Parts: sequence; structure tokens; C-alpha cells
Amino acid sequence: MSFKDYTNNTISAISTPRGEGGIGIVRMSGPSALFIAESIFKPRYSKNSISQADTHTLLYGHIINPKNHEILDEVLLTVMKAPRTYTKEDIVEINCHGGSIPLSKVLELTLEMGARLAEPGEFTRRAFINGRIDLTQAEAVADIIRAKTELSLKVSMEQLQGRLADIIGNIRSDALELMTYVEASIDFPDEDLDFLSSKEIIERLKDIIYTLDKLLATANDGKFITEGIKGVIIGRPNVGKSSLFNALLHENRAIVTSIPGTTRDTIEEFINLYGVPLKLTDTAGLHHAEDTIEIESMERTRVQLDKADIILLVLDSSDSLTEDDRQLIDLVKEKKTLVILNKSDLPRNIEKEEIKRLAGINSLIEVSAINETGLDRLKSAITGLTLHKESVSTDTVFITKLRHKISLEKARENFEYALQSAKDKMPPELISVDLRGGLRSLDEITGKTSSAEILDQVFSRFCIGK
Ligand SMILES: Nc1nc2c(ncn2[C@@H]2O[C@H](COP(=O)(O)OP(=O)(O)OP(=O)(O)O)[C@@H](O)[C@H]2O)c(=O)[nH]1
Ligand SMILES: [Mg+2]
Repeated sequence: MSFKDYTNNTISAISTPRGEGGIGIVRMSGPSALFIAESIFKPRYSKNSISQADTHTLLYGHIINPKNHEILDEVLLTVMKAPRTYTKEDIVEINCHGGSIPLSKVLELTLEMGARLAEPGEFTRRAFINGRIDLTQAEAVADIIRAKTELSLKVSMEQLQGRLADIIGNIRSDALELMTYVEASIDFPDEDLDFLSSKEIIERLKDIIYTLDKLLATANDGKFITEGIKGVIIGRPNVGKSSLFNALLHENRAIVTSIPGTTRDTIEEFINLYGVPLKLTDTAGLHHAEDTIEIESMERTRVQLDKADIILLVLDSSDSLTEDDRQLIDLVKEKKTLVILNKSDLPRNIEKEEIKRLAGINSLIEVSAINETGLDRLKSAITGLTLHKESVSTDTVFITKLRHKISLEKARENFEYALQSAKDKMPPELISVDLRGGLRSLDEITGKTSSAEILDQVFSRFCIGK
């Protein structure tokens, strides 16, 4: 889609969730938004037309099909005129009765009158294209909608406020200033200008790299805070995986029975781990299987294992170690795994030392899913094994996206090359090339120089109407 399409079209979409609700909103943005609204809206009291109405005001009236004068809904209509709006364009929001029929009829009418159905994230994409927010802020909008805990929300809110953009902007202007000096010494090599000494260039580059390193150090935790830690519970049948899943969740979500092979399909739920979302998956018991459903369930478990950030391997401590247990220990011992001895309320029959030796670990976590004991220790062990920082400070600006991390690493690499060239007393042209490369990578993060492909990827994560 070309830039022209984004600026010349008026887009329309239902911005509230599907299903029934108290109200539902049809939102339009673009140069014809006011005109289209005017042609389908009849105000009840005000004599003012929509184009005469003050910006950021609410009008009460009816949506009427101008072709057959049919009244579609009784609505409140918000008029927001450019440029102080979400997209910097004229926006009209029609607050309808929140059923799917009135909403889709009003939406269809706006389309008949000349609007085009918005693509996912297109309102936010316009806010970005029209320069109201940068790409990191646009990404924060999607994260806020998806936030699973208060901490995830806070970190994304900070990003929306532009704190990450500010830090990257500061690094960028330091690098830009340095490049100006370096390039001046290329352009005027013989003049007695006040160039930076190579010692000064080295110091400044070291400062830039130090700041990038500090930012990069937050990437692991940042990703977990916004996207969640993916934890997968595995174990042979009947050891109490589903019971542990329910105990951690504080609800009877998964079916528990004394019959081995109860869980067939994987179940996922989020739990709040001291502010960090843990996306926990309960799986079918893994064992040597013969029937086709069992083989398929186990295949699903293996797929989950590959995607896991942490594996919770459950053993039944009231039973001795079986061949299936040993195979499982072998399967996960190269991965980030916690070995859990469940049913600690029953007399113990399992050999702790043997498990430690097989798994190559020195700590086992004893729990009783039925009595809900040992769960706090288990939760701290999960954060201990995944997060870098013991407790997450809420003042830190986090890198939350792999995309940001990759660009920061590219920038760091470029500045590192420039530093090496400066140390080796290479010609300024060489230093300047790497500085430029570093700046380009920084600009990818904020969207100053992002490819259409990156933009498509970012905005496809959104829902329609945002
Ligand atoms: N005493 C005791 N029994 C438990 C404990 N946890 C689970 N059980 C019992 O163990 C049996 C199996 O529990 P599930 O949670 O269904 O086990 P599972 O590992 O999910 O089993 P599959 O889904 O068949 O693989 C049930 O009878 C539970 O009540 C525990 O901590 N103590
Ligand atoms: Mg189960």
C-alpha cells in the first residue's frame, strides 16, 4: 500500500470487541470523516452541523440512512478535528448500542458513504506516519492492549510516554555530534579547526557503548515482562501435572483424575509471578505410547517443549523412579528445567540423589499440589532461573522487543568497529562509515528508517479498529 493511500483515504472500523456490550464504537479517521458523519447523522437538539461543531465535543442524535431515511441507531457522536487527535486527522467516533447488528449496520453505512475498512492497526499506523508517535510508541500501544499484569502495563506505558525513544534519541544525538566532528576533519583536513582529539573520540565512543550495554542488559527481563515467561509442565502420566497447574492457577482449570492419561490436549493459562506473567502449559503425560491419540498428544507436548523458556518436570515422589521418568530427565537435561517432586504429603519412595545425578542439578523442589505446599519456593525458582534481576525495578526502561534488541546489537557492533578504528588511528573516513551504520540501526528502532516490511510486521500485531 502506498503512502498516498494512507493519507487520502478515510478509514472506518468497529473499535470495540465483538459480541454484545453496553456500547460499541465505530471509528472513522481521515479527510472525509466529518463529511461522511454529517451525511448520516441527524443531531437531536443542536442546530450545529458536525463541521460547525467545536472539536472534541459530543453530539446526541440518530444515524439515518440518507437513501431510504431508515433510522439505524440512536447514538452519541464524538467529533475530534485535526490535528489534536490520535491519528492527527479528523476523527469521528460513533457510540452505538453495543450489539453486533447496529454496529455492523452503521459501519456498512460509513463504507457506502465513501470510507474504506481499516486494516489491523491502521489508526495507530497513521499516528506513526503523521509523526505523532514513533515506532516504539506504536508498539507500546499493542502491548498495553495485551498487558497481562500491572507491571507489564507499567513498562509498556513508559514506552508509550516515549522514555525508550528519549534514551535512544540521546544516544543518537551523541553519535551524530561525534560524526559531525569526524566528518569535519575529513572535509577540512588541513585547516586548524577545533577537532576532537582521538583520545576524546575514543572516550565518547566508550560512553555510547556503555549506554547501549546498559540498555541491552534489560532485554531478557523486558521481553518476559511484556510477553510473559513460557513455562511447560511435563512428566509421565498421573504424577500430578494437572493438579500442580491448578494449584498454581488457584482454580480447577484442568481435569484431574486418578486415571493415567487424563490430559490429552495442552491447556494454557497466565499466572502472575510477582508482576511477571507466566504463561503456563499443562500437557499430556509423556510415556511410551501405542495408540494414535496418545502418540498425537505426546507430539503436541514435544512441540511445547521446544517453545518453552522453562520446563517444569514433575515426578511422583511417592513412587520410585520409572524408565519413563529417566527418559524424560534425559530429554530435558540440556534445557532450562526445574525438577519437581510432587506428592510430598505421601511417604517418600523416590531416590533424590539418583535424580540429581541424572539431571546434573543440585536442587529439587518438593511440593504437594494437593496441600498447596512448596509453591512459593517453586515460583521463586522459576523467576530465579529466567529473570536476570532478582526483583524488577519499575524505574528501569526496558527493552521489550526482539526487534529492538537486534537493532541495538547492530548499532553496538558498528560503534565497536568505530572505536577499534579510532584506537588503531585509522583514517576518519573509516570511523565515519561505522558511525553512520550505528545511527542507521538506531533509526530502525524508532522508525525513522524502517522498511515497509518492518512496519507491516509491527502493525499486523494489532486488532482492527486500533
Ligand atoms: N497425595 C497426593 N496426590 C496427588 C497430588 N497431586 C496429584 N495427586 C493425585 O494424583 C492423581 C493424578 O493427578 P493429575 O493431576 O491428574 O496427574 P497428571 O500428571 O495431570 O496426569 P495425566 O494428565 O494423566 O498425565 C490424582 O488422583 C490426584 O489427586 C499430591 O500432591 N498429593
Ligand atoms: Mg493431567
